[in-house]
Amino acid sequence: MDMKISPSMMCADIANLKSTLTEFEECKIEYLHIDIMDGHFVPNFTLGTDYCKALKKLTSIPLDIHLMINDPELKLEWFDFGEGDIVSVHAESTKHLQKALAFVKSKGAKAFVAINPATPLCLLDEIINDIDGVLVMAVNPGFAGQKMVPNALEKIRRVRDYLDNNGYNDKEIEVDGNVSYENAIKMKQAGANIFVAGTSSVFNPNYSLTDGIEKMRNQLR
Ligand code: S6P
Ligand code: MG
Repeated sequence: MDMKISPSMMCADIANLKSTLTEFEECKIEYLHIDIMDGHFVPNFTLGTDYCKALKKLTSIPLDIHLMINDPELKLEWFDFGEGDIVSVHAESTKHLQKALAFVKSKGAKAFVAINPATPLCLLDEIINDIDGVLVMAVNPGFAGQKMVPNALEKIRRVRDYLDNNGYNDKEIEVDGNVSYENAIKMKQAGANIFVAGTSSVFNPNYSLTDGIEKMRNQLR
């Protein structure tokens, strides 16, 4: 499976958005990770629907929308996404997970289920045909700059085993939270193939974005 990088745009300098996007295009970045938070499912507020719409006008890089909002099925149609994009819905955020995932797929986007560190994997049995991948949270969602929780690598391994042992080798695993250059190698070995790059790697102010991405690509080779 190809290794893909999805820079977390909540960590980007909003005042320099255009030049950031140009740099990512030159680096052939696979996705832009957009964290949407509602102050309820997680305590924080971050990016929103208008930001996604603006990105669609500014770049052709596919969006990787990570919804950290309650009852996402009530708000999904406010978002502008389609073929080539990923939309992740948290299993813990809705009583109608299948409905939300099916809506994402009906728009042609890839539907991922996102799971918090404490969420049991048995739920995958019930929605396996509704998803294209699993977003494994390596931190409890809400904020950038956190440390990986102890069970994160084991969780990725268990998801990969579950998918491979049941004939779903083509379903992807994205990992989000503290994807440092060092952790990325371990996350790859555990079975992830999409890596959300935030303050732990690409958005380190001491290096250029291009250098950070090159370094991450080298780690993932
Ligand atoms: C956190 C959010 C993430 C962060 C990313 C930041 O709730 O979903 O996407 O933006 O984890 O990266 P880092 O390297 O600061 O953890
Ligand atoms: Mg995220």
